[in-house]
Amino acid sequence: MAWNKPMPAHPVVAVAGATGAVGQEMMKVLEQRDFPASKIIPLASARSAGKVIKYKDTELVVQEMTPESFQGVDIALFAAGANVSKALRQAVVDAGAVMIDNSSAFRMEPDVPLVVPEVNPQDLAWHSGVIANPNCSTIQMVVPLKALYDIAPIKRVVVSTYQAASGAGQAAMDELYGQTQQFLNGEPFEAKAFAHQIAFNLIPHIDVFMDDLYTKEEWKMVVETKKIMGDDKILVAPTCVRVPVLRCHSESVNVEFTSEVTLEQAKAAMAAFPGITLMDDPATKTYPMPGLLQGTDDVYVGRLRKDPTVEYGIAFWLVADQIRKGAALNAVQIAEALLPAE
Ligand code: NAP
Ligand code: 3JN
Repeated sequence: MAWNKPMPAHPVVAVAGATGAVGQEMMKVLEQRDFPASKIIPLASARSAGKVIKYKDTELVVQEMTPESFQGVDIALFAAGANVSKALRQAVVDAGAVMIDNSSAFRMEPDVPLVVPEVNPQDLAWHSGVIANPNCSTIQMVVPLKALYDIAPIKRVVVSTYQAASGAGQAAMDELYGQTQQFLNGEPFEAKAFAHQIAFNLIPHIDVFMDDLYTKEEWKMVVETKKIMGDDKILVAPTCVRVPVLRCHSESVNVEFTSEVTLEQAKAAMAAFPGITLMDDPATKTYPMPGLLQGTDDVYVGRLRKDPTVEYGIAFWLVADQIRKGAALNAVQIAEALLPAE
């Protein structure tokens, strides 16, 4: 049943997983966008209870997250992993709060909208207390896909991702940093956060392998793209790769359309689309790069060119800060869209 509880203009917001890579960024994004919360409650595991997080000119104390934490909360932003989201869903909804969840726990449930505000804001109208944030690699890709889809329907997408270590959380980011130093010092090291050494290496394996030999990260890109775009016919052929970059995921994308899309049309559509910055000038060696875009909000697109191997094809390269647009920022944009109109 659709949600009918009105959202106050100044909601109480809980951040579940406030000490993690995504949660810390959510706190920053709420502050930077001056989200009109009447109160912010940072929650994490018992390990972090009592830690202090600076927010504007105050210091907020992290509380241990329990089912009771959501009493009086209007919006619960979740970034504590799928198991935690599943365990607390009922408590959040029973408390009358809307859950905006960053995990994969509910993304493919038919009564849970999977939303990227620039792409399918209309799907927020039918939520019933839970709204899912897509996987970060999917979010970054569907923003330019939607800009192109508005010109002509998309038949097939071939995508290769170059995913930063921070996609696997704070501990993984620390491992890339520490392992790089150990490698350079000739010291022994152990791979813990990843299946293999990440320093000076590439790992073509993100999340678990599935029966069809694709990884679950790749499967997420296939099924989530169809749901967000509202088109089951779009074919997506992904390869997801972990790279030794601290932050910002990059993707190489080839799109095949059902009818002609000129390079000029594609460029103009991308340039005009909300949330996209075109960074594309081969003459001046201008294109997006992950090392230089940390902390930004847009999806940066460059290397736009025709794909001459199919009848109607365009190829491009994109980069976005996946902890912001791929997770924290997208969730806060959803929360903003739930606020009553002024
Ligand atoms: P992370 O750095 O490992 O942070 C995990 C957070 O969850 C921490 O605040 C942790 O608290 C909290 N937590 C873990 N177990 C808990 C429990 N039993 N009860 C309460 N809190 C608990 O992970 P992350 O990268 O921020 O990712 C969090 C989730 O966001 C992921 O599972 C994924 O679903 C999603 N996501 C991540 C990204 C990304 O780029 N990193 C992108 C898209 C989506 P403590 O500090 O107390 O342990
Ligand atoms: O590895 C990355 O670059 C993105 C990781 C996302 C992620 C990590 C742990 C659990 C997810 C996700 O958002 O799909 C999940 C999950 O909730 O399944």
